[in-house]
Amino acid sequence: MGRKLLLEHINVPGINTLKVYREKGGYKALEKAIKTMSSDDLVEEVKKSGLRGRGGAGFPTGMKWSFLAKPEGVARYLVCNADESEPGTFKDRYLMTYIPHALIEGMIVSSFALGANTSYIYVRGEMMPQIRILEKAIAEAKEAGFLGKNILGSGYDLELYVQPGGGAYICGEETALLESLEGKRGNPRIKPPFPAIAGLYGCPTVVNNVESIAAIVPIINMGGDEYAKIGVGRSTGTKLISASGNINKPGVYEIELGLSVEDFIYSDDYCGGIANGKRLKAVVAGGSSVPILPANLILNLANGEKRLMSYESLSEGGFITGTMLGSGGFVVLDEDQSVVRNTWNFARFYSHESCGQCSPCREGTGWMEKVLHRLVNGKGKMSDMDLLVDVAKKIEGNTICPLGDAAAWPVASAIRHFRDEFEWYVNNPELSQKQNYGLAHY
Ligand code: L3W
Ligand code: SF4
Repeated sequence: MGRKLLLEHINVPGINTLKVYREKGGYKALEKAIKTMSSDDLVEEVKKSGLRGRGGAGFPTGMKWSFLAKPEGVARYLVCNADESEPGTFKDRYLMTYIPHALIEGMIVSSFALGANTSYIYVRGEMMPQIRILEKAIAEAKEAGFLGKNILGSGYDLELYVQPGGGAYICGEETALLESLEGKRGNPRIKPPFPAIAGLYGCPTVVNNVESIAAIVPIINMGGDEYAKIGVGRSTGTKLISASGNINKPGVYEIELGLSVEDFIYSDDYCGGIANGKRLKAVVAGGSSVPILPANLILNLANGEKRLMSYESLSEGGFITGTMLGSGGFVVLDEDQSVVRNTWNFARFYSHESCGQCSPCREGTGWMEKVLHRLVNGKGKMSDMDLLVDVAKKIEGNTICPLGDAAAWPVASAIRHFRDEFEWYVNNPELSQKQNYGLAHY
C-alpha cells in the first residue's frame, strides 16, 4: 500500500467534524501558511511539489497560480470546480462527503496564497447532501476563526460561499462554470483570455478541482520537495482514483502515482481483480472523455515493461496507443462487455450534453450517436466505421472547449482497437440486437 495523504484518516469516526479533523492535525497547514509564509512562499511550495490539476487536464497547479494577474485595486477570485459529472468519476464527491474540512482548509490556504478575499465552491447541483455538508463545515470553520475577518489575527479576510451548479455536464468546463456562477447559461467562453487574466466578473480567477485544492494541505504540511519525492517523473504525489466496472472491489482509492495499472487492477489493496474470474478486455482510465485502452496495451507488454498510473505512461504514444489519466475515473471492462455498446452509450451522453455553440460538436456528436445507434441495433453498414472516424476527426481540435475532443476520442480509439467487434455487429444483424457481443465472440 502506498502513502495516503488525503484519505489517511477517512475511516476515523467523526472526521467530518471540525473537532476530530483538528485532533488528527487538521488546520495545521493553515496556521503554518498564515503565520509563517508569504503568498510568494506558498506559490513556490506548490510549484516545487509538481502538483498537476486533478480535474482532468493535469495542468501544473503552481504554474497556473503564478499566471494569476494582480492589477492594483482589482478583486481576485479562487473558484473550486466541484461540478464532478464525468462518467465514472466520483472521487470529489467522496472527499466532500467524508472529509469536507480537507477541502475547506485547502480553500483557505489557497485563497490566502492567491490574495483572494472571496472564494466559491461550485458544487454539482444534484449533490445536495454534499452542499449541506460543506455549508456546515464552513460554519464550523468560521466559528473557530478560520474564516471571516482577520483570520487567526493575521489581518487577512476571506468569505467562502457554496454555489449549487446549473445541472449540466458542461458547467464543469471552467469558463462555462464561471458563466453559470455569474448567473448566466453555462456556455464555454473562447480562450484566451484564460481565467487567470479575465475570469469571474472579468477579474483574475483561478479555477481548481476539489482534489487539487485538498492536496495543497499535505503539500504545505510536508513541503513541496517532500511531496515531489512521491510518484514518478512529472507525475508527482498521490491521486484519487474512482474505480468501477467489472472489478471485485469498486470504490475510491488513493494511489501513489507510478503504480502499475496491472497492480491497481489485480492487487487486493485496490480493485482486487476482475469480477467472476473473467479476463480483462479494456480500461477507460480517465472518465469517459479519453481513448479506450485495450488489455494488450496494459498486460504482458514487451520487455516486461509496465503501463503506469501516471500522466505520461497513460498518454504514451499519444492518440495512437495511449489514453489519459484524466480525472481518474477508472472503468474496467471484462471480456463479456461490448465495446460498441459502451461507445454508443458515451456518444449518447456527449450528444445530450453538447451545449450546441459550435457546429462540429453540436452536429458531429449527434451524427456519431445516430450511426452508433444503428450499429448496435443491427442496421449498420461496413462503411459506418470510416464514417465515424471521419466525423470524429472533423470534431477534434475544431471546437471551443474540450467536450468536442472528449466526444471524438472514445469513438475513434474504440474503432482503432476493436474494429473487428464493430464489423461483427454489421455481419450479425440478428444476433447484435439480442446478444451481448462479448459472449458471442470469445
Ligand atoms: C493561463 C495559459 N492558464 C492553460 C489553464 C486553463 C485550465 C487549465 C487546463 O479541460 C480536461 C479535458 C477533459 N494561461 C493557460 C492556462 N491554462 N493554459 O490550465 O486547461 P485545458 O484547456 O488543458 O483543460 P480544461 O479545460 O481544464 C479538462 C478532461 O479534463 N476530463 C474531464 C473531466 C471533467 C470532470 C467533471 O466531472 N466535471 O472531472 C476528463 O478526463 O476531457 O481534457 O484551468 O485555464 N496559457
Ligand atoms: Fe459547446 Fe461542444 Fe462547442 Fe464545447 S465543444 S462549446 S460543448 S458545442
